[in-house]
Amino acid sequence: MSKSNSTQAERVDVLVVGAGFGGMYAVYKFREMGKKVVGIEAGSNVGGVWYWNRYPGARCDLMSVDYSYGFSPEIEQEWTWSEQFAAQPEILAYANFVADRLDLRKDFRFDTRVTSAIWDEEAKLWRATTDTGAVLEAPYAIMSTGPLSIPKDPDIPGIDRFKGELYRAQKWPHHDVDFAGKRVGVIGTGSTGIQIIQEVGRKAGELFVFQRTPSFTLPMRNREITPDYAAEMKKHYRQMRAAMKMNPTGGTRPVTSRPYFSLPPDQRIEAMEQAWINGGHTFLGTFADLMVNEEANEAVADFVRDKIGQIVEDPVAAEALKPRGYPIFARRPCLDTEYYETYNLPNVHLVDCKKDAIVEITEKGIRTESGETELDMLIFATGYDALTGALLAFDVVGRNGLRLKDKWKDGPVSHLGITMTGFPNLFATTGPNGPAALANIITISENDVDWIADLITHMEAKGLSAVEPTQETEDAWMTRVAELAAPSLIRKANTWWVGSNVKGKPTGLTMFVGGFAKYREACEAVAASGYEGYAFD
Ligand code: N01
Repeated sequence: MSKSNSTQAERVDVLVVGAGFGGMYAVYKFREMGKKVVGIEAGSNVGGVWYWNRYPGARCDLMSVDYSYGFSPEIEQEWTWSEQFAAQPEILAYANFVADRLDLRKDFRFDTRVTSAIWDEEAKLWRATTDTGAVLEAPYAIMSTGPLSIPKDPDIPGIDRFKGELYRAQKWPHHDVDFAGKRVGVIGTGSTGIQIIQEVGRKAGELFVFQRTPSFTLPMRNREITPDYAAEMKKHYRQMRAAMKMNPTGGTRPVTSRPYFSLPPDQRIEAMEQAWINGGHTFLGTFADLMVNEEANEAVADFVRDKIGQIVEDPVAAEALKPRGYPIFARRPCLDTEYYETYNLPNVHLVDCKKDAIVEITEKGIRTESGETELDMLIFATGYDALTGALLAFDVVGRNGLRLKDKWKDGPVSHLGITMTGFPNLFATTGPNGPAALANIITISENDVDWIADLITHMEAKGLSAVEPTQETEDAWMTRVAELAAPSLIRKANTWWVGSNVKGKPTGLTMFVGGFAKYREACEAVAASGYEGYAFD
């Protein structure tokens, strides 16, 4: 293969794409190993999804002490979270704190997008080009591009026609947006839309929510972290991190082995009432079989639908807000703060697009089948081309000219979500065949980066220059992923988890649903075997 670019190219040891929590840790880890590492990031600073998603009400629905790095006991002691579920500004401040503390920014090129990454078989390295014209060469490339980083506009005619203010949740401006006295429309009622609606409904002159599919959402019951509580947590971080590694969620939320029908009816209700009061995702840990037993799932869904009916005063709105036709938790469960109560405000109007579908966006607002709603502002909270979108957003070409988009034409395949047959020395963190969106993404990122670092150390000790999983290894992993997915009710809803939110995208549950602990064990077993099932040059 030609090396004509070599004269202009910058040679490094490790190339990292993305400055979210995965990419930040990768840059730190490889630098600590003595590598020359360069990170490329499209945004102007660190933080990944938390850099872009500055929409009103943005907040993480994992507990802040869980959703934080475990690799540095010093940082754990120096940083203090103020709320149990941190808001976006605090999470972004944390990312910046870590970047300052570890001096990470000097190894990142910001405002830069990778446009292609091509394997050079002769030189045994990846050659990446960027939209700034730079060419970087590295024997190892780490894709920390994130499962939720390619925003998706709604497929509605007329988006460019709207003359009012148009906002996208995932590309929110850096300045304040004033909603006072404005007529605001929101399209999208997933986790993002719910957070926006409960916030903007209390600020806007009028808010019109265009809902196609209602989501189940549970009370977050956020609270401040008191100095005493913070001090206590700081004493126990090491035990907590150890426990997180053993937990299917990659966090500290308790899990249970108790099936729904193992309790008498009154105790089932009592358990759900308690979970409702406790808030957060505790509901998910109440019964073990909610994602595989349809009858149990329907009973829990009924409990939540009853709660919606009790909160929302207008019976028509209450009925429209009750999700039906798909299992609870088969779409990512949302956590809210008085979301349903928002619909009791006189200025908040629910447009049920199941009965009154959106026809087009006009210069003045949104036209549904029943007529036009005039708006000053329109907000899209319409999700992402998730899991694979960012990895397929640029040309990735492996051995013998194999393109990732061709390899993945029927859906993503890999080993552990990290390595891909035909793509030597290319690694993904939180890739689409790992637990990706189903467990704590920071815990997964740290696991994946550590695993990749150990593999590279192994190769260097043995004088090896290229590695990839054999086809059998990749196939065996994908069989395991499919077998675990087969009984899962997740397959029964149309969501980004299964790819059905993007027209033309291959659909299917390709994430590892066995939980973080089992995923980590699988990763560790490969390393402990001396990387059995891997081919080296
Ligand atoms: O995206 P989504 P999201 N007309 O895909 C609607 C994480 N997250 O950004 O279902 C009308 O869930 C679409 O309707 P439908 C979290 O993992 C976490 O909200 O296609 N509506 C749906 O309601 C989450 O799961 C946090 O019928 C249209 C919505 O847009 C993930 O990000 C906070 C439409 C998209 O929902 C993604 O959540 C925020 C159309 N043409 C996000 N097209 C926390 O940690 C789309 N929709 C709390």
